[in-house]
Parts: sequence; structure tokens; C-alpha cells
Amino acid sequence: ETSKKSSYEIVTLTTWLLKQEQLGAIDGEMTIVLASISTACKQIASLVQRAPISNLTGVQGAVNVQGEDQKKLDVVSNEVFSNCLRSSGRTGVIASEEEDVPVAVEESYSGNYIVVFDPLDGSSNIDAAVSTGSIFGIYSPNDECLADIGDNPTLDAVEQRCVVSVCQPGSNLLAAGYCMYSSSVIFVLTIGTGVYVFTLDPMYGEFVLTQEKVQIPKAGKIYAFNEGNYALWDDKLKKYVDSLKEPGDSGKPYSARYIGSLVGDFHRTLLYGGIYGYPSDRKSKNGKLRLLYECAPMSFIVEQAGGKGSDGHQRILDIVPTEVHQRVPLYIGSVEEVEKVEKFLA
Ligand code: AHM
Ligand code: MG
Repeated sequence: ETSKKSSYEIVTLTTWLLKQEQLGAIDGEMTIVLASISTACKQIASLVQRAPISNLTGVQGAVNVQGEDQKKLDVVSNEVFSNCLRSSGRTGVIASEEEDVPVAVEESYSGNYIVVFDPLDGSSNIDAAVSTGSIFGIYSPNDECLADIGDNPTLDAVEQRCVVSVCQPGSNLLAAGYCMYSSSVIFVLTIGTGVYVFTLDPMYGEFVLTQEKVQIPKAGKIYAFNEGNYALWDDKLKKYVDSLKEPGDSGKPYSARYIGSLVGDFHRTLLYGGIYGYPSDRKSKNGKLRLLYECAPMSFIVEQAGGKGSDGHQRILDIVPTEVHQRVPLYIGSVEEVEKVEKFLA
């Protein structure tokens, strides 16, 4: 098939999305939401690349709702993402790592889809020009969200409705993806029909399809944990990580790789196999990563690639969030590797 293609024949994200719409895999509204997300990602890619030149490195001065220093680029990326989603006219509620509460999109721009996102994950790496990424998930409105709250609802009622509408389990996700800002800008997407990888062609300014129906290896000898936290870990987890360092029959132990950027660490795991983990520890009872806009979208992607996402005991996608910024331990990657850590933790 491929060999018959003209070398000028490329599939861009736009043409791919239109094709999916034709096939009935997504509706026209979803096509527009995804196209607007890809525009946001292109803009963020260029902001990240030019940050040291345009004075966008360093902290903003504010602290977000989770007590983290906001970097200038966190704030700018959040604005870019929110604006692109708003102007798509197809989203009703958006929830971001950088906003205290999910917000309803003004009525004149409003549509149906609910989008959760982390506009710039791994931003502690940003001033050293190390990989970062944007993560997103898309839901349709749930019943509670459509419930009648009267003609003149109070602000509290609107806010409450927004919280309820975004607090859906990952198993309801219609689409999820991430964009990695690295040596290439990579856009990874699933609409529930496998995982597709697009690479930004700087010559065309378009995302071009570079991999389809990605399958994560069933096992892989790379592990990515922040072992600086070792002393704070549970003994069962310590035993598991110790076991990876045993040379075993092959004479070769696992390799450690840790960027400290979920998107980068996850993308490597998706392609090479292995495991990424952010466990709970003595100080952080639920780990660090957020269920709604980090763990759930990544778990949907990994499952679509034949892998597994777990909190150590249960499937991430089955967990129903009770709070927007809820944290959860995460073990994600190759099926055999995630099952192995689950056994140690049982
Ligand atoms: P952030 O959303 O504030 O950027 O934090 C999430 C990041 C992940 O990208 C990364 O995997 C993790 O935090 C690294 O944490 P640590 O520095 O504790 O290893
Ligand atoms: Mg994050």
C-alpha cells in the first residue's frame, strides 16, 4: 500500500480528522474541538521554543490552587489553550490544572463538549529546554450536567454544575491526547480507535501522520520512577524496584530513565515499552499526578495501545473523581510490567 503512495502524498491531522468524521468515528463538533486543540499546541510549541528569547522563562509570581509556583509559560499556555477552546464554539466546560475550578464557556461561544487539560506539564524542566507537553481529555456532558438549574442560577450553582460535569471516570472519555515539545513536536491522539501519532512539520506548519495503530510492547526493561523518594516509599514498592535491579537470567537488569516530564516519560514508554510510575509515599498519600487531566487521558491512550494504567490496585479509568484536582498514584505502561508491580503491591 504505502509503497504505491506518491512521495508527495501526506496525511495531515486536518485531513485525518475529516476522514474520521466521514467514517462516522467522530462528529463535526468533535472535529472542530480537536482542530482547535492542535492549533493551541502549535502555538505553545512556538512559545516554548522561543521562551528564552522572548523573556518567557522563570516564574510568574503566583502560586496555583495546588500550591505550585506557576511559571510564566504555565500561565501563557493556559491562556492559549482556553482561548482556542473558547473560540472553537464547541466546548461547554473547560477544566485546567492552572484554574482553581472548571469554568463554563460564555453562552455565545458555548457548545457541548467538556475538555480537561494540563496546558504545560513538566514545566519545571522548561528553563533548561528539556521536554514538556500538553495533555487533554474530552468528555460529553453527563446527566447531572444537563440537569435543570433554573433560568437564573447562582454563580455557585453554575460552578457546582461545572464540577459535577467534569468529574467523570476516564472510561467515559471520547478522545484523549498529548502534544510533546521535544526534539520533534509530537501530537498523539486517540478517539477510541487506536493511537495515532502526528509530527509537526516545521516546513508546512502542519501535523503530519507518522505512526498509526501504535501498539505498546507487552513488556520492556525500562523503568521510570523518581527514586529520590525511595526512603518515603512503602516496603512493597521498595522490594519491587529493588527486584528490577537484579541482573536475573539475562544478566542484564532494567535500565532507569527519568525525565521528570510525564509526557516525555510516557511517550518513550509507549514506543519502547516498560513502566512509568508515580507512587504514593509517606508525604504524598495519593502521589503527585492528577487523575482528571493527567492520569485518565494517559490511561485511555495506553489502553488503546494495548497497555495498562493502574493505581497499583485498580484500573485508573474506573476511578470516579470526586474532586477536580484529585491526585492518584500511577503505574502505566506495558501490560506485563504494570501487572508485575501490582503483584508486589498486593
Ligand atoms: P506539573 O504538572 O506541575 O508539571 O507536575 C507533573 C510532573 C510530571 O510531568 C512529572 O512526571 C512529575 O511531575 C515529576 O515529578 P517529580 O519532580 O516529583 O519527579
Ligand atoms: Mg501537570
